Amino acid sequence: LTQLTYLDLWNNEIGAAGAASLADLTQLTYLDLWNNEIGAAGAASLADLTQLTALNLRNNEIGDAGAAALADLTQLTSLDLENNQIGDAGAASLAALTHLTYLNLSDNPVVGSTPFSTMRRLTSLNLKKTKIQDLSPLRPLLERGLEAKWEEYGSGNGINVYDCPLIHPPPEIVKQGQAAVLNYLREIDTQGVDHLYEAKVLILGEGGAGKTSLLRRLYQANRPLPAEEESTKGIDIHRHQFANREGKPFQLNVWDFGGQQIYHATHQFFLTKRSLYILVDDTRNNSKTVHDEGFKYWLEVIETLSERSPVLIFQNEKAGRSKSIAEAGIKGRFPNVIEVYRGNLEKHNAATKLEEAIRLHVQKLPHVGDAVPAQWVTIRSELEKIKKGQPFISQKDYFQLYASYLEEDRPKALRLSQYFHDLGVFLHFQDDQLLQRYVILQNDWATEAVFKVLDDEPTKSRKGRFTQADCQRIWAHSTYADMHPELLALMEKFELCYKLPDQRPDTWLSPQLLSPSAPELFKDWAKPDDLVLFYQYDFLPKGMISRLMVRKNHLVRQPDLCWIDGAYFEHGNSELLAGLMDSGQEIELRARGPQRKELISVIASDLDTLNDSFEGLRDKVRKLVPCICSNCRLSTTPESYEEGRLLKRKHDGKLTIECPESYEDVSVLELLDGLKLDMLPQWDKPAQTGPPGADDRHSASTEGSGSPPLRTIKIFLASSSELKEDRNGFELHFRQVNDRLLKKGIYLQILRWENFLDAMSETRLQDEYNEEVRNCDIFLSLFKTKTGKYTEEEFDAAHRAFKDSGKPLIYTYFMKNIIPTDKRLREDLISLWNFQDKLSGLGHYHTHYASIEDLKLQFQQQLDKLIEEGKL
Ligand SMILES: Nc1nc2c(ncn2[C@@H]2O[C@H](COP(=O)(O)OP(=O)(O)O)[C@@H](O)[C@H]2O)c(=O)[nH]1
Ligand SMILES: [Mg+2]
Repeated sequence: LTQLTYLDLWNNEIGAAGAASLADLTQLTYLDLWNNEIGAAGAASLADLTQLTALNLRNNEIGDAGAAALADLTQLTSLDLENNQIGDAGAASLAALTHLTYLNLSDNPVVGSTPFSTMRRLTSLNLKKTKIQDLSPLRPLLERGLEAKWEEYGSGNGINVYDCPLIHPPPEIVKQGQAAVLNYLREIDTQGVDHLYEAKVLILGEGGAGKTSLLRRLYQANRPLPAEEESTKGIDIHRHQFANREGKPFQLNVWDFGGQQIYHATHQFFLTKRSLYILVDDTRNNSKTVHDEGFKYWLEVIETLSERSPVLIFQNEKAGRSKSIAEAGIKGRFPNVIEVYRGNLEKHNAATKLEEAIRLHVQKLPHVGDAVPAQWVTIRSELEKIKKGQPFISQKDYFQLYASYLEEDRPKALRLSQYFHDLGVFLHFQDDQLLQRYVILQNDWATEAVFKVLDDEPTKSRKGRFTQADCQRIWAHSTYADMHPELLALMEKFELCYKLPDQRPDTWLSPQLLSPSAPELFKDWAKPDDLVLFYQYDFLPKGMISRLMVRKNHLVRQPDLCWIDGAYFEHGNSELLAGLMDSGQEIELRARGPQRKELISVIASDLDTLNDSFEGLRDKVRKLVPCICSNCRLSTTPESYEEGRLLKRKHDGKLTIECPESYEDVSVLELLDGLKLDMLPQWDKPAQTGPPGADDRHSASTEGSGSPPLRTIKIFLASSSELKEDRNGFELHFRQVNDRLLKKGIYLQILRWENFLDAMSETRLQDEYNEEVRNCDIFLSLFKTKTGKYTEEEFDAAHRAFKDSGKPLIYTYFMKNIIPTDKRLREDLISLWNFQDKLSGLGHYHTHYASIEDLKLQFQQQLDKLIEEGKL
């Protein structure tokens, strides 16, 4: 086969020996060996295939030695080396491949980016999940317009650095986009670098445990311990400075939390990542192990909300009383617990050791001390000075300040404030029309205002309802004057309240202050035919249902029927009750009425988004679907199945599951049916201004991310009638694929026309038909023994459209191993071969498939490739 130019062998376990036998195919220009375990030796045998322009060696463990063997393939324009254990040495040997336009090195332990800086023709460089820290060597590429991107499933062009441990520039800058990246690199060039030494320390623990006392012993030596009745309201932020290892001033912002129950529901906004936590344990309580509430609750909160920030435990030996705790057990379960300190706070030096530990650990926090352009640090300290006298400045004043240190440039100034916001230095909500007009310098000014409402007795007695008049009273203090609309916007942004529709005077509702118990009406509400979904949490952050209610308030018609732990949603004649179960660890969604499926999908999708917004919750929530066997249907305590396991069954084609109680086989598809619609109904308003999402739980929050916008990929599936089964199997497969792709924001829509085709004769609606073909993204046709007149016509229509507009992408799959038996079949086959000839003439490569399984796999991988390369 020495004249071969095109060879695709992916997924064949050919190994190093198999690769070796390809060494003579020196005319090859295209070679795909994805997933073949060829290793370094296999890669070495390809070294003479110097005509290659495209080579795919994904998942082959070729390592540095393997990469070195490719250095002579200088004709390559496309090279895919994802997941190959290639490090810096390997990357360096690729530097000679200067013709590359596409290079994928994702999932390789590469640290330095210098080897790519000379690949001047690159349009797509994928460095996802590598160890790249510094992008400055890539500046020539970036300046040329190659965009740095932080995208898990990115489109093809640009430099993707998703999940890289970036320092230079920090990920926050990359996420702001190309202009921010270039600005960062250029400013460093002209100003040099400086460092922001600043960190947040949070003191947590039960009310009365001694948090405020500890703060005084740590940093307020001349103040006495607080009196019994002097309990902290809201949050107190104390600032402290010390000299760091380099002798530079290091700024600590120490947050002392009040103990009120209500504040727990707002924790998600303050318990930020990249902070140091101190948990105060009162030695007079009985908490000793990780199972005791005193440790469990707080450590779970910190682990879930702060993404495993480090924790120091301080045992307050009140009245000299000590207590031994199961330290090893606690550290085993919560590896972020670093050390336990103890002391009697009556003594002045009780916290000396802890204070040393704090200094040590804040300097180790991620991103503390990152290099940034020198003037940024100056601007930061100017703002710090202003902050002493006033809680916020107008955006206009901020622009002015920026312009007095750097050239006036509003977009640049906004990017800088976004960066400070993301780091938690101050608050600037740029995506909110009202809030964007102010840079909030004193975080506690904002949080105090919020707590004042949540703590307001008249508002509490009205079960969370308040009007503008109440705001006048609650925010009477001069620092809040003229800022009421902004403060309300802030509360709405934090999902702490929403404006009730059609109320005079204007009235807001804060669901955290609703009645603690469910209305009588809901006592025996459950009915056997309800559509139900459970969420089971290992740890459930407080306030989840209230936030769900704020998010979905357009579906709340009767707020009086809602309570702290339950919300009642309605749409048309359908209703849904979302309630916290008695265990306190489960949320139940129960829907009924004609649109119950839509309603439960809509609410579940928002609850999913809320859950996802807590990175630490990922492994702590399970979605359970109740059993629908004849017994369970009638039972009030049905068995249930984890949604993930049902989806796995569906994926693996095991379409029944046995009820553990009745042993009845239940249909998996029926269990899943209706709980998650492929597409949410139109009537559900999309959330406009995003509520706090994945990255913005902390006080420094940006716009909500939510789920990515849904992109529909239309696939036209054509085949002759003899392949009906394959087509059916294929379509079922697509439905399964959809579940996975939806997470990436992609929805596959399959257009099947065979029913239409069968009915069609003279009256064929060719135009309408062609229109459909033209409008789809992928045109897929399956062939067996014959082409079928219609299928071929469809192909022609698709091909014409492709030539005109580059759409749709055309894939043709031919079933393999057809042996002609009778004459008729032979004729069909000849038509088929003729068609294949025609395809080749059109420069279109067709593919063979052996079985439906093979077809699924092939198309699946093709689709993944297309999505990843951004061709769809
Ligand atoms: N006797 C004694 N009282 C303490 C000690 N630590 C705290 N207290 C008192 O306990 C009360 C509650 O402490 P505080 O620091 O306000 O607790 P917080 O609610 O966690 O901030 C205050 O009256 C403190 O004076 C201690 O070590 N010994
Ligand atoms: Mg206190």
